[in-house]
Amino acid sequence: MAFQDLRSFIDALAQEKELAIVEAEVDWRDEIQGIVRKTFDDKGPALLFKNIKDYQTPLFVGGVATYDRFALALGLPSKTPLEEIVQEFSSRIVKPLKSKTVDSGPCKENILFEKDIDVTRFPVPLWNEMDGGRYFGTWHTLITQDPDTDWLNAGIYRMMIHDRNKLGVLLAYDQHIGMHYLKYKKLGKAMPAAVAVGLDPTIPIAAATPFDQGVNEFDMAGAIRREPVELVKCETSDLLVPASAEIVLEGEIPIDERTLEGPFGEWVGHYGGKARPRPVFNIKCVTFRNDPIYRGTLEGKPINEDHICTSISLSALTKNFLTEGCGIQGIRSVFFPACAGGWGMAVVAVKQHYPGHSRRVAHALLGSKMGAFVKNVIVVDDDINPFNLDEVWWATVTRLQASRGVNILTRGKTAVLDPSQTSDMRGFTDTMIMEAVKPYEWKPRPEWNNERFPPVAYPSEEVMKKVEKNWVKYGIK
Ligand SMILES: Cc1cc2nc3c(=O)[nH]c(=O)nc-3n(C[C@H](O)[C@H](O)[C@H](O)COP(=O)(O)O)c2cc1C
Ligand SMILES: [Mn+2]
Repeated sequence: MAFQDLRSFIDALAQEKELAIVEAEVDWRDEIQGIVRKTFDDKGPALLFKNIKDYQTPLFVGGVATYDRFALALGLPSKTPLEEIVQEFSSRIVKPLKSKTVDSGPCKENILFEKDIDVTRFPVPLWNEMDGGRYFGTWHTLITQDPDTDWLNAGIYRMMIHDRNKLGVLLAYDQHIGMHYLKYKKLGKAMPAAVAVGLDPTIPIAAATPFDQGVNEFDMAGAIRREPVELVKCETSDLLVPASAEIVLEGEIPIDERTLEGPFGEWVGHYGGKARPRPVFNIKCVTFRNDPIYRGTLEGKPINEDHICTSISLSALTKNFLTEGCGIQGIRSVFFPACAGGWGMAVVAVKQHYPGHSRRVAHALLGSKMGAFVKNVIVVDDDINPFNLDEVWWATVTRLQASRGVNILTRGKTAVLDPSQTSDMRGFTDTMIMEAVKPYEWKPRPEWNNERFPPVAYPSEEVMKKVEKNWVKYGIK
């Protein structure tokens, strides 16, 4: 059964011994960031901070900071192999599951207006030392509606605290929130918006996934959790928010107001530029559950929970895109490793069927939305497990000849945050394709068992099956 809210997920993590409750007093300024960093680096448990200096409210971090916990969020066993998690995710996202609107929900247990509003009552850490402020919005979802249609969009767009009732927001015009904003700008009207924090884990996963324009991320979360998400109407607008959210902020993003926002420790692992005047979100109403749990996360140098989520979602979306979208045959799996920032690198395993097959795969991937920030694509044969980087690196030295298989495309597209690019060329990148595959054109040889490449020196499947079956007998732990 799907998790009904953040609390039931935290309980499940405790049962799986995937949760540490931090009872010691910790400082939100310069201590939580270090504790979370060390825990992420050690692939440690999710963290529930119960005693934050100056605060009563607890903070939860790291619910999906490992592939094992991502599997748990999907209702899969924690040790599910990565390839299976991606396969499961790609089949669940094929069809959205429509959300259900309900009359009320736990998020309405407390409702505050006007002078009672104060977001600093929630224990928002300073996530990275050089951040321009405390980021309230890191593992939330920011909800807006297209003024022309019924398209409700929910994405994670960073939100910095300016004041007790004002947050900064970074809304890129090529992201869905930016598209909505441009329409409101044309209409000359402020854009209603809502922020929900502390959610069933599939909602932020869906909100951070680059689904297509027009897709309602709550319906995708429903598909991922295999049960409709329950939504409830806001107090001050017609927007819908998850009924079981711990905290909801309602308000609007005016079209003309700007305040200095940033810098922010970014997903590429570096700070992203100077503070700039950016739009704001003015809060009109705050609703929250009794004894709310605040939820946030650390961005910055990989691997963080954002990288784990994009690693899986981009792998799944790209597999579907190459297979169904482009009709390319032979795709075993696609893997965007979290260690490359989630977005930065892709490995594709393919069974080659025709000349140029492996390069076509790379070109198709680079032209997709998922390929927007990819710097390197590695294509391997289908006997290589793309999720096992040990095997991938082996293929790059045994099947790749650089002059044959390394192809550099110049002036491609990447994130403006890529620190390797000169400042005047930000957004452009050279992309490297590595075809670490057996050359398609080689002829079979008798000494290679009539294959096109020397056989791999590894025990046969029969031998391996036999020893697997008898493993306990050998007494090897
Ligand atoms: C912690 C975190 C912060 C993010 N901040 C931003 C941001 O400020 N602006 C942005 O455009 N995308 C940001 N993203 C990435 C978006 O969530 C992601 O691209 C998502 O697909 C956007 O939703 P959309 O496709 O509905 O526009 C952030 C992601 C995470 C995990
Ligand atoms: Mn969207």
